[in-house]
Amino acid sequence: MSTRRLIPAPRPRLLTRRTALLGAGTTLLTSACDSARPRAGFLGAMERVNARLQAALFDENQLAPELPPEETTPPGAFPQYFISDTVPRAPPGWTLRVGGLVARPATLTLAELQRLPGTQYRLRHHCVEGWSAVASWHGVRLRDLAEHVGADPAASYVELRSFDSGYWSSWDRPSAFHPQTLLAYGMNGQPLPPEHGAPLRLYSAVKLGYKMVKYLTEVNFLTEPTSGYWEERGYEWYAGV
Ligand SMILES: Nc1nc2c(c(=O)[nH]1)N[C@H]1C(S)=C(S)[C@@H](COP(=O)(O)O)O[C@H]1N2
Ligand SMILES: [Mo]
Repeated sequence: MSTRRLIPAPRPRLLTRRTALLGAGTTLLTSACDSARPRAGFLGAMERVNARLQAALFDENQLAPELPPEETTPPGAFPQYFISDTVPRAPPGWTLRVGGLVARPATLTLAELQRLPGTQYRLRHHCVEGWSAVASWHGVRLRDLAEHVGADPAASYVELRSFDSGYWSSWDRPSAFHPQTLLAYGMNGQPLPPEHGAPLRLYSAVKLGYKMVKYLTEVNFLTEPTSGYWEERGYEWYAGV
């Protein structure tokens, strides 16, 4: 099975309808991105303005259109991107750790996650490199997991970490709690395949592909924003679709 890697070539103009509307404020350079303090400096300030504008335009009740089965991207035509050289495989005894500002920190097995209220939908997602693909996904809404662990209302950010070479990202709360943002354990009616993030990955209608962390190990509810793997390499943090 061939694997492909996302080549870090930030193309901010390609990003989204909203950033196209917003024009300036999205230009970031990898070299200007200090991974220790990614939000610092002029570019950090510009991106903060951009994130705030995008957040202001975000409508948490607006749903992406669900697509009919015939729109499903055939398995062979579905690009696969992960930063590792080979398909990451879950360590034996895999669990999801859920922590941060929550009343009931939890370590959940896949079976326990599957016992939480589930949902499923068929949507198109967009990679920053310009391709998009359609699949149906089933899993637990991130907002339902938040409720399960008693996430504090003061936790305005959600950080997601994986066992794939330290890949990670972080989200604003309204996007994370959108009804079409879920922790998916199934794809096209089957268990989630290893290429697409087994045993558990984030999937959403409201962010670009690189925000949807696959191979999850950890979800943390936080009061401050953090960064992410591609975000530290110059990609936009908000990355709304
Ligand atoms: N752990 C992990 N998650 C990841 C990535 C990755 O390299 N590692 N790539 C991201 C990117 S760039 C995209 S476009 C999507 C691709 O998801 P797919 O393989 O299901 O199409 O996963 C995202 N999540
Ligand atoms: Mo991507």
